[in-house]
Amino acid sequence: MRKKFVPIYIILSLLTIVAFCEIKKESINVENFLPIFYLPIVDIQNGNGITSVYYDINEDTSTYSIEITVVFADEDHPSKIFDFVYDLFRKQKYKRKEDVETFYIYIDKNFQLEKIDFNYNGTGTYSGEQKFFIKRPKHFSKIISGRDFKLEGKRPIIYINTWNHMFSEKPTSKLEYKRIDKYTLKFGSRKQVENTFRKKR
Ligand SMILES: [Ca+2]
Repeated sequence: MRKKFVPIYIILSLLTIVAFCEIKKESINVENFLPIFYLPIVDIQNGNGITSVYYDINEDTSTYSIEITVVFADEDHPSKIFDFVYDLFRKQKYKRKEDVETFYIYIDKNFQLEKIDFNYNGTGTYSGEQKFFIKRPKHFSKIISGRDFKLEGKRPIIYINTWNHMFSEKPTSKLEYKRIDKYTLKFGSRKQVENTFRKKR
């Protein structure tokens, strides 16, 4: 190879790499990775079902991640008195009675589920071994490997295990769960979801 062609080859190679990366990013279909949720039927009967799911795409990281924000109609503390006070507190603090929980789905370079990070802004959204009616549930933060999820296609199955809607890759109680694989999907970040509630009321 003649010396004067070398820079052209380098430039062409770089352009090819850039083009390839662009194609990869654009060809990831968010819908392929949307979680299938399992929520205890008792929670749905009490009026705390999923009303919508928001997604946002994070392109700042070297891997690709999808921010998933799940909106529940309400959340009910097992004690009615606590629940009443807690609903008032949330309406005052967050301007909503809805419960909003967020986690991140990471997709690797081979278009496979790499991991899910159950944490939003320093607050965990992982249930651990806690059971549904636990009186003082903890917000655990945990990153679960993609290999630990049951998958349907590429969609991970996520159990909602506690009344305050903490997530896990496995169920923690013997309650009957309802499968939720279709839901109202909207584009938006957790921040945008919070702002929507603040404007509404
Ligand atoms: Ca409530």
